[in-house]
Amino acid sequence: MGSHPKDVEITDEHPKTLLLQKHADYILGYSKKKEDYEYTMTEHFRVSGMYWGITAMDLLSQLHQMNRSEIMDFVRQCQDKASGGFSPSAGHDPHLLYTLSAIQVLVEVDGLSEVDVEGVVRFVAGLQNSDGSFSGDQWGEVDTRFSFCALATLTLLKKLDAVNTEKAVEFVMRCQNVDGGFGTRPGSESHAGQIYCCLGVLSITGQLHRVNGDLLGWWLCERQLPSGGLNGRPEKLPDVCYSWWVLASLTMLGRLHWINAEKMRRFIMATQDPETGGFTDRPGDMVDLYHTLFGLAGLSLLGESGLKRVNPVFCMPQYILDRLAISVQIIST
Ligand code: GRG
Repeated sequence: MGSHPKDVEITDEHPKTLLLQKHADYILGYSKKKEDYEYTMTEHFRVSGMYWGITAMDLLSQLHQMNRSEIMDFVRQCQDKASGGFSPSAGHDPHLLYTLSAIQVLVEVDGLSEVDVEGVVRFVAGLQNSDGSFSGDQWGEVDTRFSFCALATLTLLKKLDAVNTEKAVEFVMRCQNVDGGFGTRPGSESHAGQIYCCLGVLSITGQLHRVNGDLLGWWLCERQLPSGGLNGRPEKLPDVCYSWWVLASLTMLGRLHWINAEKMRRFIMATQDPETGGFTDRPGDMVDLYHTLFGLAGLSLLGESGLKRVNPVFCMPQYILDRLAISVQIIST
């Protein structure tokens, strides 16, 4: 235990049970302290922060404590009138990353009718390239994250037919490596975050049969370190966010039971801060909304009691996708 050079030590001092109320208080406090240094420093990804916080609150069954009209005022201001895409905050540039976060928030608070949905569809469709890949914005960077953001956004809007999904899948398949994993672009190193995005594209389009579940499942399980935590690729430190990227991927592949769930749960619990509430990347670090959502969402996949069930593709409460009659492909083993 703990002797691995790139691992951390979990001790009896670390929390062992889920501090539900502490996390709700942390998220609520965060959304109220608008003058804080931390809040000011997150302007360049604010709408994603809003998605992390709102989703976490819903998983905790505390969404009713959030102020819907404040949320709607903020998100409406993020839509760029010319392109139809969403920026992280008013005055920033629109991008697929923030467009997905904004649509997730709008779906979660039932506010889609208050924005220009046709504009969003136009923005997303306009970013598909001739090889099926997606650029994140007008500047053209290509990444499999953006393929996922595009297809997930359009699925939530029930407009998947606005893009060429066959070509989108072809591009994602070109990003697969011999180890079974996927990277950002053809030939790029496999990384758990990109694997989640590529499996998400394949799940949305019903093409999961195109991956070798045993090979990729094995690579994903190899991410678990003696502490129980997961890293995103070989020789890296564990981080609680991979309890989302890896566990969601294994869930899509029907192989979640391949992980040591007890040790995983222990690691995630140890990343809670019992003073402030919230989760950190690894025990002892500073909490933030990103790690708080992915810690909770990972626990939800493991069936933790007291948390709503999360959808492994959209990272949103399952009941919302049920309400919209959106289903995703999961391999059954
Ligand atoms: C709706 C849940 C959801 C996601 C939207 C943006 C996105 C789609 C997915 C991001 C997937 C991804 C690439 C996650 C990895 C994030 C991360 C911790 C990157 C850090 O990479 P390094 O190299 O860290 O700094 P490591 O852990 O490899 O040392």
